[in-house]
Amino acid sequence: MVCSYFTYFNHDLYLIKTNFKYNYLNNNNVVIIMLMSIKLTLEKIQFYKDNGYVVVENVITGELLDNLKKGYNNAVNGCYLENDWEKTWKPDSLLQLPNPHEHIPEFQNKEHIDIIVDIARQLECADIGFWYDQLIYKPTGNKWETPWHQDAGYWQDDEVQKIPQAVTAWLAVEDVDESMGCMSFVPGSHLNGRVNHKNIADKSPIGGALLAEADFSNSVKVPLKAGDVTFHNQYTLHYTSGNSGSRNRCGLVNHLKSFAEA
Ligand SMILES: O=C(O)CCC(=O)C(=O)O
Repeated sequence: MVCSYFTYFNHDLYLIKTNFKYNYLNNNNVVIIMLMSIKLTLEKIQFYKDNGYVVVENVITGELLDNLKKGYNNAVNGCYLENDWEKTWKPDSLLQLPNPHEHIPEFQNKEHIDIIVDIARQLECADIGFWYDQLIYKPTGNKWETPWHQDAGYWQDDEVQKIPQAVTAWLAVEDVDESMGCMSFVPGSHLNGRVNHKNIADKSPIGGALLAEADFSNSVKVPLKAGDVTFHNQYTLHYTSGNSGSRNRCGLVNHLKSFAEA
């Protein structure tokens, strides 16, 4: 975690960096704004480039994480059913709720998204920005797997296929272990571009489910602590199992993409 100090003295602002307003102290004439961002090590960035995914620990912490947990729990318990969520939500079942930052009051300041975007820019490029988010919840006992796929496999649209860089950030709102449906990845699979996907929507409740035609034999499972995030590239093969653990699996998925011209 890196802190930067910004001094505002006699109406002159001496150091400027936009982004994360973390703390604000007013001491007589001097106002100090303390900002925080996460600076990745070169090893982390290289790991992402080589493997197509990386774990970043403690991305969301403290009060911000507590707030996200609160909003998430309210959402899965059916508190925010206005607009389209009413059609999708069912108690105690697999939930795939679109655009949680628009529905959940605790998510609306998008502070967690700013932090995640800042990390993704270090991994991919400076013009990465937020695209859309999804709440994916697998309660204990839920048997449905999310089949092996590349995120780019879901992007059939010609325009979307031209996106030069996209990153998906999977935030563990609660701890997730191997039995609960943590993310699995095939290391290095992003290096070979897009693979063919077949439609298996008739075999799965996952919206429009696709299965990649590829080799998944050397995959790795990635358990996380609450607040940790995995980042993966649009061509990285990944999968989650159902939840045979004793706790609910609470994932928040943020899709980010480059806004540069293709
Ligand atoms: O949360 C899940 O179970 C699947 C997530 C996923 O496929 C993704 O983040 O791209």
